[in-house]
Amino acid sequence: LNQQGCIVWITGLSGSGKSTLACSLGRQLHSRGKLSYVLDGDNLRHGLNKNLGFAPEDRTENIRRVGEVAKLFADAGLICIASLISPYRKDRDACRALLPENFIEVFLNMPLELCEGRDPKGLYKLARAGKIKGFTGIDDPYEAPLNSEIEIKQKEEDGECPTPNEMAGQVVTFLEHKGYL
Ligand code: GGZ
Repeated sequence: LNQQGCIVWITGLSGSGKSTLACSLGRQLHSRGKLSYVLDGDNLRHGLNKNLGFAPEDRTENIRRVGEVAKLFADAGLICIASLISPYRKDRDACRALLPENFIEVFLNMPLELCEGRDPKGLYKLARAGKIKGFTGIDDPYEAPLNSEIEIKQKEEDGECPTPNEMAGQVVTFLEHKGYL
């Protein structure tokens, strides 16, 4: 019985496609008979983390809580997929330290120009206009991972973004090689 759980921690800018990747990955795992659960930063901010904003100390607490919950899911044998901007390296590293053997950091490395061009909720526009302060990538830092297990980028050949299914496939291949599937 293969029941080793893990945390798949997806980090990247707003609009980089974290939630879409998380959802697609969940579906691919389900079709392989693997139980997973998605913890999405934006969603959890409506419940568990509704008392938190975007000041640095609030983001730190947001990420800490999600890390602790993700560890519980992983302890229960699930593949827990966490998708949060998680912009500060020290916060991600603290989550890694909770489950160092079974923590898979996925850097969704999409350029700011691409994310800003998508701007699905119009937040970048508001941030540029100064109507949102401390927006990641505009006037708050994003500290890119230095040692992520997986990095997802635009394709070398044509600069196209991989599709959500291709991105999820990259993660699934990694999980297979590591014996989680
Ligand atoms: C970054 C913000 C901000 C600020 C609101 N900075 O793309 P979205 O809209 O749907 O998801 C983003 C979400 C970020 O929540 P996280 O919990 O992932 O962030 S963190 O890990 O930094 O705690 C974005 C929206 O909230 N949003 N204000 N100032 N993103």
